[in-house]
Amino acid sequence: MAKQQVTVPDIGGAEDAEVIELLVAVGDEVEVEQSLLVLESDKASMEIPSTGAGTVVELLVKEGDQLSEGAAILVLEVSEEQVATPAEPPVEPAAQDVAPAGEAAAPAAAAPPPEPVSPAPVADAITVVVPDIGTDEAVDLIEITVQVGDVVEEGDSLVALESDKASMEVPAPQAGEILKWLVSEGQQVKHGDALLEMRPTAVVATAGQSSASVEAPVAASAPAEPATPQPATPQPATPQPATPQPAAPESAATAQGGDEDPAAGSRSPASGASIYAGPAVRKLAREFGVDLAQVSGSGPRGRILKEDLHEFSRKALSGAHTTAAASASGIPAMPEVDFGRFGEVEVTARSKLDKLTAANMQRSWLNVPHVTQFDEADITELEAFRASLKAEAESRGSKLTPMPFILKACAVALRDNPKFNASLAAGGEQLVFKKYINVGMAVDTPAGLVVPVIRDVDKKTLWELAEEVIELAARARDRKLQPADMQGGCFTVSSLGSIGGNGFTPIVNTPEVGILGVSRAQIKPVWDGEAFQPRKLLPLALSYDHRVINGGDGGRFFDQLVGLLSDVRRLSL
Ligand code: CAO
Repeated sequence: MAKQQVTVPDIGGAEDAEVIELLVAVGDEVEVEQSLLVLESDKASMEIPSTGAGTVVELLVKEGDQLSEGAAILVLEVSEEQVATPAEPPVEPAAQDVAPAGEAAAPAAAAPPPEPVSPAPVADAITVVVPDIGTDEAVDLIEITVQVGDVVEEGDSLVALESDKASMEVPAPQAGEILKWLVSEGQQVKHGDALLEMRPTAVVATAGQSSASVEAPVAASAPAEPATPQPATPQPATPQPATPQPAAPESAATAQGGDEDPAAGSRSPASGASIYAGPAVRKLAREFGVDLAQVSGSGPRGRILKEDLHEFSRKALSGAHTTAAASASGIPAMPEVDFGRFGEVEVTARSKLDKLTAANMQRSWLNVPHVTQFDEADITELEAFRASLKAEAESRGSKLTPMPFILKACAVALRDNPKFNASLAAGGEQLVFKKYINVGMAVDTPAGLVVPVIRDVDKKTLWELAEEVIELAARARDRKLQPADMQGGCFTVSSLGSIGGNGFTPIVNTPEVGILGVSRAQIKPVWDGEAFQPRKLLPLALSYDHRVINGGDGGRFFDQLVGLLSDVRRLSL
């Protein structure tokens, strides 16, 4: 095994390009030409491919670093076999080797000379053709970014092209007016194809050429190494050619574009996701603090446009009050996810009740330091007593479920543990002890969760409570509850016993300070000191506001409650 350092190849003279995404980590196996990281200069973002195959043993850069040509990226451990046939040195791109004489003065010069410009009759128009884009195959013309009649500056983007490896802009070779398009969006084009005619605003005084085919000569005469991103901005002397922003050779997805228009796209696989956006959009996204992975692109092939970013930010700012509340309390806002990107979805409006419940839950969850304790009540005797009352219940036209017993037991425990029957007031300065015992009962309805309140539970008989449970549950499901029916609670019982589950952590129904969660009773073997006995155990969870109730308070309340349910005779004491 040998070590090989991979460095930044010629990136078109760009200095201090920022590492915006690292695509590999230590331990990863990489192939030749596999993208290692994404660099972004002020003009382009480009993926830097590996010049070797092997295991990444050391990463020498991190996101945010600024790199120029020759900077070390990482160290690969490569097999002897691979060393025997090493990849071309990464920092000696072919383009440099063939840089034409006379270009030394041009700092960005890194490319071979342009292909000869077609001789053309003297005229004031020029034809801009597709430059060398690193492949002889046709690529898609995905966007035309200027219209006939537009006056462009040199370097303004004219079209966006996309191969299956890279997307790139073709910039205007010089300033001028667009006269005629010779292609249309969606068409396939290849090196040398005529794109448009334009009339330069300043005629370049060279070689009798005022009407010519002008192209950008990226790597035209010296094919780039497979693992070397193509150089950018060659500056041939005459005529000023379209300085096409670099085409990627085979595997190197390299794109460059103007700052003003996000027409240059680049695919940057990060964490398996493909973000398709140009440098200007990426820059803007960083300024906004927006994760581009969350933004849906409306441009061709889903490319993210500046407009998409603005729309995303607008939505985020005017988002749901829950998000705003979260932001106001310093909690990072939840990103909005476009689930449609992963498959078919259906979007429906939430009911008012659902939204209200959501807001209440979140308010309670964020404001109340919750503690939840768990226990089981042995309700074997309670169930036997309940069964013995079944006929009587029927004759009364009623039904006796465990709920009235639970309510009654809560009332006794609330009476004996008054802090559970209190609420915080005056910003936490005072406690309000209530001399009444009203217990809310969570009811699951098709429209959402509602909590009607049963008043004076301590003063009502089991039969009265049974009737009220039935009546309130029916009114809740028929949406016949009045606001007053849901006010004035001191404590809440949430029973999922008829639905199922071993336990859950209920959220305190503020401004109350306690809530009991009831799960499904089950017969379980219980050791009585001599043998296991089949007993019916009711799983209970008690959540409380730890600003008001401490563990001792909670334990005492819960212990009494469990005792009362385990021996219902004590309910009458
Ligand atoms: N264990 C086992 N069985 C139970 C039980 C328990 N803990 N609680 C009730 N049951 C049984 C009842 O005995 C009844 O059986 P029978 O018909 O054989 O007697 C059956 O389950 C149905 O009871 P019920 O649900 O009609 O009546 P209830 O008095 O137990 O509950 C009500 C009434 C309104 C609380 C309940 O219908 C309900 O809506 N529960 C959901 C509450 C909820 O959504 N909480 C979550 C809030 S937080 O998201």
